[in-house]
Amino acid sequence: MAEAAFHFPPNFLWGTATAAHQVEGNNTGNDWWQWELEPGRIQRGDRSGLACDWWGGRWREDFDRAAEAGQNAHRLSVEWSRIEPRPGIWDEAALAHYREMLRGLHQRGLRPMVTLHHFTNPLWLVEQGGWESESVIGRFEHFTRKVVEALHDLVDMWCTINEPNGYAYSAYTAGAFPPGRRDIRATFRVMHNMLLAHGASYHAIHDIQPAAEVGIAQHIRGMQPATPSPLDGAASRWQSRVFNESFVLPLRDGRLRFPLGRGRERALAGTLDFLGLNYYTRDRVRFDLRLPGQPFGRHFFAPGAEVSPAGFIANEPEGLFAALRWAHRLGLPIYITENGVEDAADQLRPRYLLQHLHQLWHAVNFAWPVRGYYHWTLVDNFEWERGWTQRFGLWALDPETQARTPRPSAHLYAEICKENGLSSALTARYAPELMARLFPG
Ligand code: GCO
Repeated sequence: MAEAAFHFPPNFLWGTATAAHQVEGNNTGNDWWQWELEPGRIQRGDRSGLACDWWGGRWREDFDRAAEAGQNAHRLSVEWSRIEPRPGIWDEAALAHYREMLRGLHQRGLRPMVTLHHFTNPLWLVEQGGWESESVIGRFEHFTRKVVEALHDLVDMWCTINEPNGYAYSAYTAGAFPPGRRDIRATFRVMHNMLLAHGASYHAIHDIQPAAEVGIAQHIRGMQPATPSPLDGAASRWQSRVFNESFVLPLRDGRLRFPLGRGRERALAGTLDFLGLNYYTRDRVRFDLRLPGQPFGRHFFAPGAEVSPAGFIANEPEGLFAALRWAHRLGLPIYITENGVEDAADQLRPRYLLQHLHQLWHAVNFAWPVRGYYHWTLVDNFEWERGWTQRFGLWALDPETQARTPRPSAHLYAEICKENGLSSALTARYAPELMARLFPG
């Protein structure tokens, strides 16, 4: 068969995404460090510890890896508790450390995207009520100003908040993240405060750096009715509206939607320059009257779906396409700010990666404005309440020795980044079982 290829547009961004607490190590001043000390919170009692030791300097070797692997972008986050260890007290050395890392990215040809909030909070903020208290809005705005003043010559893409829906749900409904609450009303209060904090942060960034591109990284959990029954359809649509859409839409038109509020919030309108999508998997939803707390829907993976080793992710690439179909209607540039799978043995990842990028290519060819893709993640890192039990890295990490080993997917992704596309030869080498599907004929 002749060689065929799916090409991406020139200047497409190819990168990986990381978050401060998951890679830096020794983030002793935040709520996660504290949480990890409490028995029963993290699987097997794992701790973040040194993580990938980026604070100790191993970012250098990992950025080398990313650059040698043909990547031209990287998404990372800054740790609030390092930069503002006490309210209004700024640690200039921490900011200098981030400047050095960002310079390190530029020197290697990697364009940075910086996230200001990725799940962790300074302990002093928690004492003030964390994201449940309205005071967080002003606090987050101050933090934004300080960071952007310090880093704006090195960063032109900002993500204010990572997965507001995922954070609020995990911390205030599921109780799996600190503060471990199970209170649906608190969940919506937190999301409401996050909306206003995003708005304040967006305007603060643009005051200092008018040409910056500012967005959020929104988690999209694909949802499909389990059966053609209208009740399953309604449960699935309802949950998707609440979880996937209710945070994003007000940032376009300034109109608050149930359950995050009502009426207009003018300062929110037009506060996205791009939309970041974190997409991992898709659920089937079945109407179930016994679950009023979870608006009447039970979630499960499609029967027969190909599921990751720990059962965390089903390989559902069409769900990425569906998320893009929804997102492109907002008329904003789109980045896939996270996508990946836990798979220590790298059995599923090559296929997962190729199939998701194939869907992304479809979207690009409809001229939907997709500008880049950040794989989660570069090197195995600390996976929150799942500790080190799940491995999302292109490179495997031994947290004891800090040794890194490339998985086959590291080579596969490198070839994709260098070719700016997927070829049949590459597919034949890394996932021959996909040939008939991706390259029929
Ligand atoms: C997420 C996160 C990442 C996770 C990843 C894999 O946004 O949930 O941004 O921190 O590590 O999703 O679990």
